[in-house]
Amino acid sequence: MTKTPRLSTRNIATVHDQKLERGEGGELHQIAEADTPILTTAQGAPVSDDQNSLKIGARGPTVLEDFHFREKIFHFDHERIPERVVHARGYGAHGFFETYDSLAAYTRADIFQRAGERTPAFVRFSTVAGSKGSFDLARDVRGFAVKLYTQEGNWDLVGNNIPVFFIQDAIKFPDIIHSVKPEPDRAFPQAQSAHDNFWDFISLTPESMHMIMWVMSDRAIPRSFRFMEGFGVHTFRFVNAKDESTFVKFHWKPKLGLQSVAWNEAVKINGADPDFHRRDLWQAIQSGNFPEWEMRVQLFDQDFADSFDFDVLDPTKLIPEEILEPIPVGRLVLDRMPDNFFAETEQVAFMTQNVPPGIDFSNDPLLQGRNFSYLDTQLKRLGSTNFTHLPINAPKCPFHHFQQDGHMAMRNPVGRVNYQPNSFGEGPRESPQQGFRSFADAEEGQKVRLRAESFADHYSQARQFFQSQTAPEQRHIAMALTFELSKVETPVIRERMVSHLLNIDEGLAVTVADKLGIKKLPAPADAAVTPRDDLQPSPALSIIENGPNSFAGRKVGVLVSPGTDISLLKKLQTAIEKEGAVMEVIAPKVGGVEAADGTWIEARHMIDGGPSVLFDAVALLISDQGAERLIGEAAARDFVADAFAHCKFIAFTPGAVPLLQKAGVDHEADEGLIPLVDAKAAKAFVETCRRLRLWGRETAVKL
Ligand code: HDE
Repeated sequence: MTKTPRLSTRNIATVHDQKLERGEGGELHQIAEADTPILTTAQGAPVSDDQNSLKIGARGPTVLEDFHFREKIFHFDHERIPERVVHARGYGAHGFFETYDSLAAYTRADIFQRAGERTPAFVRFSTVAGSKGSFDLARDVRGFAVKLYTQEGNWDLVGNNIPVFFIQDAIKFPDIIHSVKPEPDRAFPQAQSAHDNFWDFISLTPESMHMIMWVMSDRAIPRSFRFMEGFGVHTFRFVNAKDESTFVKFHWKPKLGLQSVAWNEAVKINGADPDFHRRDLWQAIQSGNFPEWEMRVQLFDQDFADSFDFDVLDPTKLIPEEILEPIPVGRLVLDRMPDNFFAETEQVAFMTQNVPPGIDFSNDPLLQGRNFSYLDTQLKRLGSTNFTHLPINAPKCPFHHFQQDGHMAMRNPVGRVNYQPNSFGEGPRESPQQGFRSFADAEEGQKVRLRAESFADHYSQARQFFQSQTAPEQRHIAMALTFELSKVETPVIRERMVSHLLNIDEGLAVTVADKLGIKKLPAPADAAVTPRDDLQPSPALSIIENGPNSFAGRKVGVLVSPGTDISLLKKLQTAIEKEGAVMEVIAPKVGGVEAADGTWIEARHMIDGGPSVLFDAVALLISDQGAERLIGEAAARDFVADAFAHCKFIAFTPGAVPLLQKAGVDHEADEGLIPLVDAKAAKAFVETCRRLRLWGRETAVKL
């Protein structure tokens, strides 16, 4: 008989039974024992020890027989799936779409038939160039992908926050993306377009000039997903029950208005909180402030398309809203975060080809190419043709088909018949009446590799975009181009870009050339079509012209010191919350400070962890003795100097004046510095904050 050796059972690997429980106020308490389920393997076998692998003796080798160890490590080794080749970094949320009125005259799409009907939705926002772990505030296009689980199948509107694109033909997509991604020999820069390869490609691709104006504008550094527009980009079709087609372009308008950050601010946010946009969406939804967008559609017929200045199939062009007004047709509300990021946000599979009956494609060559790419990419990424079995991708309407088997099939057909037609009367059959019918557009032509002549004007809308911007926005575009091209090491690429800018706006070209130290302006780039000067500016293209009319949804950071006047803090809080905004307190130490009356002020951040770049506006509620201490802290001085440099509104108590001075800010510099003395002043400060930024400061104090 073998004798089991006596080994120590004392657990030296972990502290036993440390479990936490939430108290009534939400605080965590440690509890000794709990009704905990027994840990098992994936096969269901109970596990006795999850701290130590099976060994020959306490100090001996690990044995192959340890199936629990091997299963655990095997599964861990396979946790990652390939990240998306583009749009790898993203964040999603659930919600619903509510139809305003029936659009039956234009489309038979079930989602647009009944006023007030709600359709479940899942939205994923993303950056394009960076990898999954990159930072949120890269200068980049943002993806705005919406999956609508309609009663006649999933409709994926896979859009961006910019209404045009870099290229006109999908065959160029690998090139533009290769050029913007880290350069293949050195594997940098990450999530940045400021490098030679990108600008080399762009400067050789005039069709990208309109998009470049957008990407160099503040649209590419949004303050929050909640303050961005979304666009379907391509021209699609609505098709009604009589098989009549209307062209349609889709827009999402944020209820809270547009807002972006300053570039210097974006750079600092990326260090202070690389998850800035994620956290913002998470906090808004978790606190019940559900972000909302209105869907608006530009509808037009063939006559409009024929008479419009540009080809409606060209994805580098838009139809100005002033020429064709977008009509509100519904609203999108995001009200629930996923339970599991991987299962939902990472595994969601958007596909442009997912359209229900009543929505159809146009011949836009970019859209046609996308319709191939998205299905293909899901197989690579999700590893099986059965990715539609994942709950996030499955339709929420009844569905029946004969597709079967394959890797990881979760829904397996029962019964004998798996084909049609069949004699057994089993299974689904197609329906010529209810099924998807492609719009029967007449097509004929030679088989050629050609770009339509009507796609040839690459500069006119770029110019129109630039001229539609306010002065600060134009300045930001010039600064962005200068910054990006300053990182380009090959002079000829910089000069080539200036030659394109000369076709867009001479003042812009001259400013950029000057900053880049280009002494002699190059000749304007050859243009296939002379850039037009007669397009009217479109105010809809400006962010500043489309800001909010309230400060709702924004955040004020309040820097306090020991001895702060708590009653003034409360008045400020009331004014901020009444506006629908949020206040967060920042203190010199973790935990908070003691107020003048001896009560305790809880702080959300310690000064080093709560820089002013995380807030839309700031208040300095500092006592006379508090300033003395804060003056000596670099983080406190930066808090103030940055808020000023980023053109934010700053409220301050008299005690804060020495800190302002030490940070190099004259407390009477401009109307953006607001003395805070009482409730009335607090209210006035919040009302001023509705303007979001005092951009005039940039030139007035020559920032
Ligand atoms: Fe995409 N794009 N794309 N794209 N795209 C992908 O699909 C592609 C384009 C957009 O949150 C990929 O599932 C081609 C325009 C978004 O999961 C891939 C072309 C617009 C997302 C792909 C384009 C977009 C993607 C990578 C040129 C705005 C993220 C992973 C013809 C209208 C969706 C994936 C999400 C993702 C291909 C151009 C938006 C490889 C070939 C134009 C928002 O299929």
